[in-house]
Amino acid sequence: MLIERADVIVTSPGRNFVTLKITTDDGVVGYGDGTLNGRELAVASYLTDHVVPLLSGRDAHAIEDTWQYLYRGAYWRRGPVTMAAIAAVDTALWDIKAKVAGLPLYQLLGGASRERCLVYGHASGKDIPELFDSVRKHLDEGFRAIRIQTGVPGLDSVYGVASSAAASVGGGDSDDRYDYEPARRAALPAEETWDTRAYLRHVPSVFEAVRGEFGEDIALLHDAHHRLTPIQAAKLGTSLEPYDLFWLEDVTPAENQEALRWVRHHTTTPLAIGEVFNSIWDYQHLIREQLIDYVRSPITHAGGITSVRRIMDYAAMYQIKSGMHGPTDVSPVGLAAAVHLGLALHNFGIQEYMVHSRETHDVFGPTYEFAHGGLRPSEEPGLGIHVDEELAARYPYERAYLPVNRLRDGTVHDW
Ligand code: EZ4
Ligand code: CO
Repeated sequence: MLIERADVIVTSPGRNFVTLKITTDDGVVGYGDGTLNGRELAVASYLTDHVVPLLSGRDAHAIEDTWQYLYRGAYWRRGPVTMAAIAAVDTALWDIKAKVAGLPLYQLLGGASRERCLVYGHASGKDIPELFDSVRKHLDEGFRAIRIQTGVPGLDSVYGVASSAAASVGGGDSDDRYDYEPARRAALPAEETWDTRAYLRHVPSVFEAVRGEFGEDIALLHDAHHRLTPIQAAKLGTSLEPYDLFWLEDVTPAENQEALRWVRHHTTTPLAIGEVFNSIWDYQHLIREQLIDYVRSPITHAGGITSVRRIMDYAAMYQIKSGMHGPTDVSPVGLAAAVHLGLALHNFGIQEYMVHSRETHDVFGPTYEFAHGGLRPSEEPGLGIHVDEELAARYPYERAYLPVNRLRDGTVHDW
């Protein structure tokens, strides 16, 4: 079975997505996600101009060989653009292999290790009452694990806080969903103002309030979004220990793996990191020295199912679990791949689940199901994705940027 053609689909049903469609000579079609938020067209070009011409005529079953061919063969290894492009190819080939086998993909990855993948949703509010409403809505929808983000007194807009807390968690119309979309469609990125001391003073009081209102059972998570120094992160982790977090995410900018050693030596709050990593090498020391508890890499940004599986097998030796990134900028194709792999992995931990808009659902036709606080893939062969290409073509690409963050004196800070 040979690859006959590959086509890049760029569509923007509310937000931008880059999808690769691979077709074999006997007409089997597979899909892969290569969406890189705010830099989408770089991946589309990498695929169209440099990868698609290499694919036709290759053995569609030779997934590992194709992965190595694209990784080593490019000479220029790693990087978010390259690894998102490789992810799109890899995921599409797994989709094809599973369709040919007549099995849902998770069966090829070892079969189900559990009933469903526990997920966490995003609750937020500019203040405590708004946050409580949001937590309640998530609990009503069946979420058992919830990420908590709030506004900080004195700061106008803070990462992770929805602009409209009045609306429902998901499934409704996109304009009134309880959601936040950090990549804004505009000529220039939005600029936010940041104050680390104000943040560090405020966050523990938020978790104290949430535990007081909602009790000890619910799993609570928090994302510091790369903004702290190691010693600030250690302080935050220590101050949150009484509230028993499931994890504290991305406390420091991730390039320096040694930063996590300092954090780790000060706090027993579990640490998750890696949504911006794209290679197993980014985890080399973090995993071997057991400096983290959860691996955040999604399939879409770290070279596909083949390489995320490799990271997770390495992590398993050190009792480290998966916590794959699942924002709305990972498409339903990427989320479907994550749920198949997550169902099979022994060291699955949790899956992030930020519900996609109705328009996005209609374009991609995912068949995974949310129930009892978790996601489960459907039993149909492959990934269980049905892209409506005519509908996709009705949503042309629109330039969008993630925000830029500045300290009060104007210095650019990590966003
Ligand atoms: O800011 O996906 O944990 N989730 C996150 C996300 C990221 C966006 C960036 O594209 O940190 O909200
Ligand atoms: Co994050």
